Amino acid sequence: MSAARSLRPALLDHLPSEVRKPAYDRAALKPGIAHIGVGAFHRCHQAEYTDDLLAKNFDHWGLVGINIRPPLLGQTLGQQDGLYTRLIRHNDEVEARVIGSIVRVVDSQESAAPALEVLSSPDIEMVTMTVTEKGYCHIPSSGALDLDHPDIVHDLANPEAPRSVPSILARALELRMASHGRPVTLLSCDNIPTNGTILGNVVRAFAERRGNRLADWIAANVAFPSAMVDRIAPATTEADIDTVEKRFGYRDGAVVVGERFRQWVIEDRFAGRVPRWDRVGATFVDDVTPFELLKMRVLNGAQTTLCYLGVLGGFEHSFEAIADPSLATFVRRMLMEETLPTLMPVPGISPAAYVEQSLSRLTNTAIRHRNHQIATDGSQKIVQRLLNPIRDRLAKGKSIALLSVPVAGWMAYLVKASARFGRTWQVSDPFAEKIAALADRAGLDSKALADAILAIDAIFDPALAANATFRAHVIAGLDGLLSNDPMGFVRQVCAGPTDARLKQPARSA
Ligand code: CS2
Repeated sequence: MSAARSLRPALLDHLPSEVRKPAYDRAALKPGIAHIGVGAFHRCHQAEYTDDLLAKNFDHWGLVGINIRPPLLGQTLGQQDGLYTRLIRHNDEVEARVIGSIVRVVDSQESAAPALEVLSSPDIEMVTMTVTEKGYCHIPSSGALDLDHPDIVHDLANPEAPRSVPSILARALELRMASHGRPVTLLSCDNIPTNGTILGNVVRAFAERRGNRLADWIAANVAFPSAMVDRIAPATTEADIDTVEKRFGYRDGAVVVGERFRQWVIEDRFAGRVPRWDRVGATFVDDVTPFELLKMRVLNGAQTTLCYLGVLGGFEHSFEAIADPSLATFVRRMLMEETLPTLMPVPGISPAAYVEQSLSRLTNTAIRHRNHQIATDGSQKIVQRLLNPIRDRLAKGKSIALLSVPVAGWMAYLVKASARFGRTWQVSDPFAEKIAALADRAGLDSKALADAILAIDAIFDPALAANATFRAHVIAGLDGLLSNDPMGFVRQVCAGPTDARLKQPARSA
């Protein structure tokens, strides 16, 4: 395909009429918002909301996209002047739109300097981020900064040449304090509970160690609202890029594909100017907690459950896993019977209807979300998606027979990646090596495996790990899911009564 048919500003006037274009003058945009972590999710979510806002002529705030980890942005988005195609796909339906809200991209993988230049600029008063759960360098089970993390060890010794997100942000704030002093909001858009609080904690942990006024300056000038974000947007594939080329006649190396559904609930606690995303569908609230629990435990909980049980059952994508009647029955029962009772009332949302809507979103055959992609970094996800509801239920003496199955699924998934289990598949998780080593030692002994994995206190808080009911369910789950018939085990659990499958009486810790 000739360069003339590649997505560029000059091509905008020649796009097929069915492709929606930015409805505002891009040349008039000025940088106002920075975003760290310009992956598929950001391009399908915050950048689209901002594009909607710009179409309403709000203040000409453009986005500056920064990547401090791969992939490089210059080669894709940069070459297209920040333009990219966002496809909404629902089964056979495709809706294309070129998003124009990203005005500049900055690669800062080799050194933090380019990122710091943007983040400390007086033009920027809002910094959003999607840096994945592990980007916060916190201990999942406690939320505290992980002082043993290699990047944190490095950054504590070299605060002016930081590598980690918390330290880059602390350094940017220090530069702001020392130069123009303008306030700024740091808005986490990752799926971790109380994401703003965690972000504030890890940034302040650095600021407090600087021994200057930085911590006080942050208290007076920086806001860390929590937010709940939602839209399923899997990693882009070559097939997605080809779809745009075949259907619409141009080449776009930065295509993203998402579902129709989108949601963004943000705590109304800002510093500095605020992009009024609430005018284009986002919701500003006093307390995001009920929304975040609902989303992480229901939608994300279902995805995590289907991904581990799905891989074990031989399914490639989440829509294929949920098309399996046993898995669909299992996940619906788990959410309705065990997860829903742990939620707080959510203004304007019926939890049971939300479950049905979430499950129905997962059946969309055009959203080819690989189970292995969702399974990535499970150690950073299972706390909020599965373990916290399990803890809540145990505290009330309620059954966890269903919620404990995907926890065992996560373990079985990592265990089967070990040498002892034939490296069944490749995994990506900060705890993968550790669990492979434990599996090499414990072999097929589910109790020994469970004991060893539950002892990882960065994931399992000690009280939960010691709970006899939880342990017994995890051991039974490992027995079933590591057997030759993991789907048979899922069916057996669904057939209930679930507690009858425990092999051993519950022992107290
Ligand atoms: C997924 C999420 O990979 C994952 O962890 O569960 O990215 C999920 O698709 C989004 O949170 C949906 O909003």
